[in-house]
Amino acid sequence: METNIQTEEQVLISGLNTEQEDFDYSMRELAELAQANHMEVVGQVSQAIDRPNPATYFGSGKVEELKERVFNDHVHTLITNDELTPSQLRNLENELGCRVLDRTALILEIFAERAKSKEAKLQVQIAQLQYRLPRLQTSANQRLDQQTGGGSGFTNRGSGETQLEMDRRTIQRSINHLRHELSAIDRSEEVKRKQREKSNIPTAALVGYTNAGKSTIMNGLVRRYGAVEDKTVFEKDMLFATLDTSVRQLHLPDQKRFLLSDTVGFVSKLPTHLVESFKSTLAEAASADLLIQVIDVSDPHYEEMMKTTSKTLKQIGIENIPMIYVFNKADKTEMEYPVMEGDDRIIISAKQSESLDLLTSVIRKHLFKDYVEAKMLVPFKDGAVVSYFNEHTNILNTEYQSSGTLLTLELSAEDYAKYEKYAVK
Ligand SMILES: Nc1nc2c(ncn2[C@@H]2O[C@H](COP(=O)(O)OP(=O)(O)OP(=O)(O)O)[C@@H](O)[C@H]2O)c(=O)[nH]1
Ligand SMILES: [Mg+2]
Repeated sequence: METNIQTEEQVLISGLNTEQEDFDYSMRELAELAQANHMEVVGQVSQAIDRPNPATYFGSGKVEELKERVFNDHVHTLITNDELTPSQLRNLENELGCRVLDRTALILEIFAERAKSKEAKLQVQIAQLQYRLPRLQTSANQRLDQQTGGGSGFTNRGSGETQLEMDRRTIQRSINHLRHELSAIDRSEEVKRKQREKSNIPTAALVGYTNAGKSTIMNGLVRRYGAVEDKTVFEKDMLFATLDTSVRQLHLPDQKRFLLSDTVGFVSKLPTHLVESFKSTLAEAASADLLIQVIDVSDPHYEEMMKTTSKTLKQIGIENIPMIYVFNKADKTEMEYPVMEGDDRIIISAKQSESLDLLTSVIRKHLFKDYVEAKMLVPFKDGAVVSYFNEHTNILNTEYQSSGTLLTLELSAEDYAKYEKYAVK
């Protein structure tokens, strides 16, 4: 008796082991991606092979084996660990008689579901259409086959081709249209970013693998140092919780201010089209003074994740920005925390207050390294200067003398140069 109502799509995950070092890890991640897309993984199949079969991705023997698995395990969808060529996709679907989804299409489905803001939605739609464009042939051919099967005679071939051309044109037009819409949003984001840059406030950007704890860290710091009206961002134990960039201004107790941004996380083999589309979302990180790479150190594969992160950053053209490494979730390991290693690596738990203290002090050291301590004697008639110092610098001591206010303070090199005439050397 069938009591188990199946609500989830049953999928088989599959991949080619071409001796790449990260094969096991990428397969495990593929299963997590499927789960993130509400699918039930019923099994895993892999084949050790030098290079993919150009026609069917797997070798022919493996295709036979897969066919049996698909039938016996009631598999709805086969997921492959690599992006397939349009013909591999078509051939495999025909051979196996089930839906075939490659890693790229799977990631695109997850992004499409998670996208909330107008910008993220447009970015995902563009990437999806670009993925579909070269694969259109598949559905057009199927339609052609169906038409032929239906036996409606001599115009079939011509009409099929015309349909394909029409589909292509329609998709290309949609892509252009969406790009146009997106560029309008990007322009207004760009204006905001330029304004922030002009304000001269240093910026730090959280980057790293998906689910590492970037948003949790952002929220921890916003609760401490953000303005009362600042909203926290969405944090959750799932892949790709964040798809947008949020920026918050943080105000440290010693009057130092900086901007912190939280953005989309990475995963291995992130589809090229998607990375392209998300470039504007990642622009915030590209213009940062400091990158804070967050790493889930409790994950046995954290080193591979770090490699993926630096590869992806390079792909977007983000290089040569100073970076600190935050090994997070130490509470899930035997490691001691919070601990500082060298001057750019810390081990912390985003859920612990002392850890956030340590992180703040490291950020402060990097962002405000050109700060100097000075004594300034400001005549009473220049009261506005004292007000400026009160608001923008860290005043360590105030003395009132007959000739004016003597301040011992910590200020940026830039402010020092501007107000040097008051300096007491
Ligand atoms: N135990 C533990 N859990 C943590 C820690 N930091 C974050 N988490 C949890 O890890 C999960 C993911 O955290 P997020 O902050 O959403 O991760 P993210 O890096 O923003 O992920 P994406 O937005 O998907 O890129 C959440 O369930 C957090 O509560 C930590 O230090 N210790
Ligand atoms: Mg996040």
